[in-house]
Amino acid sequence: MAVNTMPMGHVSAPPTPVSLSESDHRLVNRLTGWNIGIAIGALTIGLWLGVLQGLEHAGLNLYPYLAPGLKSYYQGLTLHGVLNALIWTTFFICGFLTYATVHSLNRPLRYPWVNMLALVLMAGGLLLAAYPLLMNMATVLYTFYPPLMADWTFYVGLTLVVVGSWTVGYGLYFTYGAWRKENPGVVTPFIALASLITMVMWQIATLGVAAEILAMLLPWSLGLIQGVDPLLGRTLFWYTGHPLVYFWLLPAYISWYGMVPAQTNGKMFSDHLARLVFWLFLLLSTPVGFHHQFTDPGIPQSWKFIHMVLTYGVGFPSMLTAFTVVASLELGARARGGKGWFAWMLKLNWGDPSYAAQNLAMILFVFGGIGGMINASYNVNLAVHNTSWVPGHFHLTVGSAVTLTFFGISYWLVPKLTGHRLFSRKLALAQAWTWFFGMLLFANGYHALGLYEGAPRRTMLGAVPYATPAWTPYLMETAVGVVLLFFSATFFFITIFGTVLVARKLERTIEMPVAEPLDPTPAPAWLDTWQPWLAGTIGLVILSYGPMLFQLVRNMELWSQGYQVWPR
Ligand code: HAS
Ligand code: CU
Repeated sequence: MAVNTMPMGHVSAPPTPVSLSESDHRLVNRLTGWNIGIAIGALTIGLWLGVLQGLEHAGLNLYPYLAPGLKSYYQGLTLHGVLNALIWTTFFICGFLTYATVHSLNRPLRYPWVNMLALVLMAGGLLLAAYPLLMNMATVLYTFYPPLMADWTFYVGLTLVVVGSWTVGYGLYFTYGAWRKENPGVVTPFIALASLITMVMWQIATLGVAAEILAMLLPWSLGLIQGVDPLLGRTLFWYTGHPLVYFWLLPAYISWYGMVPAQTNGKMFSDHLARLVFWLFLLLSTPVGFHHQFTDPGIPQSWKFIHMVLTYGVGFPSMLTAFTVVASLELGARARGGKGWFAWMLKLNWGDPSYAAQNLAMILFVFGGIGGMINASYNVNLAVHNTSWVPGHFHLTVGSAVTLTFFGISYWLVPKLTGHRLFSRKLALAQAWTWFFGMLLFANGYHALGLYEGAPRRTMLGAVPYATPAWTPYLMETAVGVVLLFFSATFFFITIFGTVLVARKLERTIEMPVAEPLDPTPAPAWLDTWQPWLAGTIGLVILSYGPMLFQLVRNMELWSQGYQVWPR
């Protein structure tokens, strides 16, 4: 397997003392397989519910036929958000990052029991949270804003999932520590470094939601305290909620930078710049959460303004990504005979579903990213906030850039894990393209409906009295998108289940794709050092959140009782 390990300076790499044995491979494959299996299981349910929502908006309400299983549109919406945005992503990411780190370091897990414990915690948490979700006792949407109140089992379940994901990180840190000792002076391979940065960012980011749940929502749902402070709750939530979107995105970036170029004969245009991008994400992902609270009273404008500026800061590493990832792909296309200013794109490896899905995901992210920049503007946000524009935005980002990339990764990883050939390349290609066009139509309709008509988000649009005929063309556009997405989801599940259950054995073994850097000069020490970046990150978080949190906690009033606004 090609491992992107480069000696630093003039120090040559000593032979790696520990490498992966057959049983190490089996263990990591099994852990990854369980994580990805649970992720896809959650997605199977979550996606069907999305189809129901889309149809409801277009005037076809199927929810009454699902009673008493589903009690309301909002129960379905909560399940859709939690299963897709929280469970599918977190489980997939934990599996993928474990696999990627171990293979990138070419070293077994230092303490496999830590990673097994992590899986047990996460799976236990999911089961615990599933109970109130399915029983309509946690119909609080995926952001679970107080004063909407869920059963305590929902909060404990989510906490266990988060603590489990931290434990995945601990397992990887121990492994990295051991590798570091065995390989003094060797620059950390890019894929491992980027995976570790993603995990560290996540652990700093989730402190907000941990504080929100443990100090406020859980005691409140248990009746230990009588009320909550909704503003403090929202602030702690968004402290986590924004970096959460980068926890979803960065694993896709790991693939775009470190793997996808190799799938189209390309090279990493700049290994150093890729590392810088990940350090910048560590630094800038967290101190921006107030861009979700531009309309919240009680947060002074100056703080919103500071977070807006920092949000444009965190947009910058994605800009760098756009240019350098395309340059990496162009190298590949030209190596494959591509010519001209634009015609080279036709020579990319479009026939490989794993590649095609991820390239299509990138294209959709161009639109998702531009929408994000619009959201981030303090004043322009007022035009789109809480309208259907926002779900339009996040279906292009988490629903496309991330999810379609994870589909693409699955198209090499699931065959690798099972030792089976991909069930059908044609079906997988059809899946990628139907997702691409489905999301284009769906998201375009939602953006337009929100911007031009002010249609609200988180709302059962098919039932609102203020709907006007002007909405119809946009809703029809989204409905066509939903139909395409329905087929796409079906193609994905057939491809995956077919690969696991019925496909023939692989003739050649598959290896994790690893893109070689164009310039093999080892990264300088400052791009392989944790201390200054961590110190900067913690300092910036304290500066951008400290004073506001201090004030909110000092003025905290636990006055709001819990609400259950949708029928039980
Ligand atoms: Fe966002 C709301 C701002 C990115 C997800 N966002 C949301 C919500 C979600 C979400 C879930 O400032 C709703 C939360 C809720 O329920 O209330 N977002 C941004 C900004 C970015 C951004 C500035 N968002 C994401 C990503 C997400 C995500 C990534 C998930 C994974 N977002 C906001 C704001 C709100 C918000 C406000 C609050 C709105 C409100 O009012 O409530 C930036 O990170 C975006 C930077 C990205 C780019 C694009 C770079 C393009 C690349 C592709 C290159 C490929 C090419 C194709 C060129 C600048 C890297 C090559 C093709 C070939 C053929 C070769
Ligand atoms: Cu955000």
